Amino acid sequence: MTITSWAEPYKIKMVELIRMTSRQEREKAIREAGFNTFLLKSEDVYIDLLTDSGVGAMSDRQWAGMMTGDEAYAGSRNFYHLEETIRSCYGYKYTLPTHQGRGAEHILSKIMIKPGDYVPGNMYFTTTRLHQELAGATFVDVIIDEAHDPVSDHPFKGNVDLAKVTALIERVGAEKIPYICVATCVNMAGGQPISLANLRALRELCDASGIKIMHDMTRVAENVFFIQQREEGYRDKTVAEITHELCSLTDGATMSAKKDAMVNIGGFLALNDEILYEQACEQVVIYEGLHTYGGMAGRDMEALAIGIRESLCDDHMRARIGQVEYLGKKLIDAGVPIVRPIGGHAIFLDARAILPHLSQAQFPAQALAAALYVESGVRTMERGIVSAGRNPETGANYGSRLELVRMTIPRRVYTQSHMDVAAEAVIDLMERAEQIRGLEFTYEPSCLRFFMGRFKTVA
Ligand code: P61
Repeated sequence: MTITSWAEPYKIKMVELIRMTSRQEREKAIREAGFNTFLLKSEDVYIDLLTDSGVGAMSDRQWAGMMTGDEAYAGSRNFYHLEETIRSCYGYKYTLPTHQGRGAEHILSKIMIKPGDYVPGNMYFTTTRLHQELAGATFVDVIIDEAHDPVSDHPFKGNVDLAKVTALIERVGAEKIPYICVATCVNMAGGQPISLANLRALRELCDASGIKIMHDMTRVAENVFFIQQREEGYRDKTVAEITHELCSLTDGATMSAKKDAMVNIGGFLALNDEILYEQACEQVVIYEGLHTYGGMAGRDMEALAIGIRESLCDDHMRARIGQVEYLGKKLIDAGVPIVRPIGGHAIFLDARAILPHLSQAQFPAQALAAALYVESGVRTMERGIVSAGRNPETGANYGSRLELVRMTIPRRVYTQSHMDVAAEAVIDLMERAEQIRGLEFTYEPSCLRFFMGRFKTVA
C-alpha cells in the first residue's frame, strides 16, 4: 500500500491550553491595542498566527538538550556542538551566536558596510534593511518583478533579477557594493523560494565583480523543500543535501534561529572568511557577548544545534509545508485572494483585493488584520505599507505594491482543525469586508513603526 496523504512526524506529549474570548472582549482589546495586533496581549488571542518566530514547539530531544546546557562564560561545550552542526549541515566555517537574527544583521552591517555603499537584496526585510541603513548604506531591491505581483504563479518568485544587479553595478560601481543579501524563502514576498539555478548564475556574476553573497538563511529549509519539489534534477536529493549545496554558493549567513530551527530565541552570524570573522568577533564582544556564546545561553545553543538537524529532515519539511498548503488551498477554494503560489511559512491575504473600497493610505492590511482578530480571535500581521516604513533621508513612505495580511503558521504547534477555524474566520469575514473601515496613525514610531504604532478608525 502506498499512502499519499501526509501526517506530522511526531505525536503530542504536552499541550498548552488556549482560550476563546467573546467578541466584546476582543473589541475592547483591539481598541486598547491601537488596532495593532503586535500590541495585543497573547492571553487575548485564540489562534496566534502573528508569526512563526520563536513560537515553534521544541521536540523532546531539544528539551533534553536544554538540560545539558554548559553555562560556562567561555568555551561552553554547547557552542562547539553548535559550531560543528553549522559546519556540517550548512558548510560555514565560523559561527558567532547572537541573541537573534537582527543581532547578526547588526554585526554584519557594521563590519561590511561603509557610508555611501549600496546593498542589493531580493526584497527588503524590515530589520535587515534598517541595519543596512543605520550603517550608511542604501538598500536596492533586485528581486524579479513577479515577486511584487500577488497573482503571478512563478515557481521561484524569490529569484534575483540579474539585469537589475548588473545595472546597479554599472550605475554605482562594484566597489560600492560590499555584498548582496540573498534571502531564502523570501519573507516579504510571501515565503517565496529562490532557485539554485538563479543562485548559481548570481554567484558567477558576483565572482566576476568581486561582490560577496550574504545569505539570510532564516528559512533555508523551506526554500530547499521547494527546490526539491520544483527544480529539475533535485527530486532524488534530500533536503539536507540540497541545503549544503545551496549554502556553498554563498560567503556567509545571518540566521534568525527562531524560525526553521525551532528555538524560542537565538540566531547566528556564519562566515567563511577568517579576516571578516575576526572583525565580527570584535563587534560581537561589544554588542552581544563573548564569541563562544554571543547572545545565547548554553542550553539554548544546544537546543539550536538539535533543532537545525530536525529542520533538515524530509518528513518534517513535508508536514510543515503540507500544513501551510492545507490552509492555503482551503482559502483558494473559497475564492479568497491570496499570494500565489502558496508560500513556505504563511498564507498572505491580498488586502487590496479584499478591501477595494480602501485606498492604501487607509492601511487596508492593518485594518483587515484588526478586523479578523475581532471577528475570530485569530491574530495575524500587517505586511504592507505600514511595514514598509519611511525612507530615512526623504521621510517619504516607501511604496509597497504588496498590501498583505500574513497568517503565519508556527512549526509543530497547531493542528489541522486550527487551520479549519482560521480558514472559516477569513471566509466568513470576506462576506462583510465592505464594512471594514480604514485606519490612520495616532502614534507613528520613527523606525520599525509596525511594531508599536497605534491607529484609530478613519471617521
Ligand atoms: C517574522 F514583523 N522575522 O517573520 P529576528 N530575516 C528574516 C526574518 O524573517 C526575520 C529576521 C531576519 C520575523 C520576526 C519579526 O518586521 C518584523 O530573530 C527573513 O526577529 O531578529 C524575522 O530576525 C530578523 C517580525 C521581525 C516582524 C521583524 O515574524
